[in-house]
Amino acid sequence: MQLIGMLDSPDVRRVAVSLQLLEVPFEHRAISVFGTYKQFRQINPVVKAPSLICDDGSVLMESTLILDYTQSLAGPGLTLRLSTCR
Ligand SMILES: N[C@@H](CCC(=O)N[C@@H](CS)C(=O)NCC(=O)O)C(=O)O
Repeated sequence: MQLIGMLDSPDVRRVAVSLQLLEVPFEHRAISVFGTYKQFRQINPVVKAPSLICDDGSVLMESTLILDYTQSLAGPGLTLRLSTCR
């Protein structure tokens, strides 16, 4: 899996940190929606960061959607959800 986007974006950071917490392996590619627009457009014509290239080649965008998807890939016991206190 590849995470596309610059880490100065809070949405890209949110996904990068969450993938690490979920222990989902990924490669980060620092491609900018501004500085490397043409390169980004070849990956995702909508040019939205973060974009996630899945192992099957499909491309996801919107950080909340990406996190829902990666949560489904995480191993047992690994979750982004906070446990509630009683
Ligand atoms: N709601 C989106 C926001 C993503 C977003 O606005 N990304 C900015 C970079 S921080 C972007 O791609 N801007 C270029 C554009 O919208 O054309 C998410 O959570 O992923």
